[in-house]
Amino acid sequence: MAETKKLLRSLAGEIQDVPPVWLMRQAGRYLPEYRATRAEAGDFLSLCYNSELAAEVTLQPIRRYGFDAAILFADILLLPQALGADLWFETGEGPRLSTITDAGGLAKLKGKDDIHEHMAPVYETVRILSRELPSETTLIGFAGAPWTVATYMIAGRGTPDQAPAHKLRTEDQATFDALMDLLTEGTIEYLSKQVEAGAEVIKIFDSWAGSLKGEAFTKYALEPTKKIIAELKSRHPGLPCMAFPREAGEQYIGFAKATGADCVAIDNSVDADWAAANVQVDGCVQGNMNPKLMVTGGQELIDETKRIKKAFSKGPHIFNLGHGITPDADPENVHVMLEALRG
Ligand code: 1CP
Repeated sequence: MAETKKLLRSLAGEIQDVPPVWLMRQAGRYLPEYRATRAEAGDFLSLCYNSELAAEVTLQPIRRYGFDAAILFADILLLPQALGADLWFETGEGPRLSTITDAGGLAKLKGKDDIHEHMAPVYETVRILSRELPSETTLIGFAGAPWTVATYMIAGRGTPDQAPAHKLRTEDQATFDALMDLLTEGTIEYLSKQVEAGAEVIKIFDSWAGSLKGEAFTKYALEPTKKIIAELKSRHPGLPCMAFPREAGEQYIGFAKATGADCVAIDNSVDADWAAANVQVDGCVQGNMNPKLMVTGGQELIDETKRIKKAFSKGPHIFNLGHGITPDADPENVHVMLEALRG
């Protein structure tokens, strides 16, 4: 049967007059209904592990905007927690984790196959969503890429330059490489279960890929993504996979071919015309409007939406932002963007 879901058609290489659209962090604090459900859950992590409520917040932006894709509501830091790390969120600041700084800390973590009991509520969220989503909406499962997840596990928090992770990989490469291997293997098991539960596409978020250069980029961003995609595709033939090596710059070129990804998501530090000429030549790309425009709106939002649509119009494209929509975004601006895109 010919594929009817718009997002899957772009992932299969089809060029569409109106590209499919969804937004990173489309379920989130800019939406009053999200804030209400989060309050009902108690806190962010309780929301992630409450399958009914996590499915509810995933569905909220679909009801409000009719996006072409829904992304599972969860977080990339649930995997470290499933592996035995402590995880909590400091209000107004962000995530905090117990740190892995040496072989002793690493040895205390669980194995790749020990995560599923902890992750059972996440798989249940996926099952609920695959029943409840409209038939035209694609369900995206996701995980963090090993490097990005490792940066949080090593530093115990988000860091502007990922210095603690770079320090460990240069000073104790054996421990660092063993952590990367555990995360790569654990991510394969985690994503594979999401697919078994009903995720139709998977996305790998490497938010801090841009701080890896040259050989380190190949070894710690490209290679793990390639390994995860190859194993998932061998277990689930035909599974479309998206990769987001954020701020990879020139290293976006050839990334899809080298990793086997069906689509590369592009951040907004890259010019759309450059990405069309250099990255989209290999297949579908996703992106890449500046999330700030969802705050400021106006004619600039309309013009930018049309400019990006046009820049990517000669190849397969999924319209999205270059990073997540921010809590100060105006929900009305999403309608403005959709009107400019869909007409
Ligand atoms: O207060 C709240 O309600 C929490 C805010 C929030 C949300 C809505 C966090 C905390 N995580 C999420 C959900 C989330 N995170 C999703 C699913 C929802 C959707 O996209 O609609 C996804 C895909 C993520 C992925 C994620 N979490 C990434 C990769 C993408 C990116 O933004 O770069 C990263 C780096 C995280 C870690 C994280 N979780 C939350 C925060 C604030 C952060 C960033 C921490 C930092 O400052 O480094």
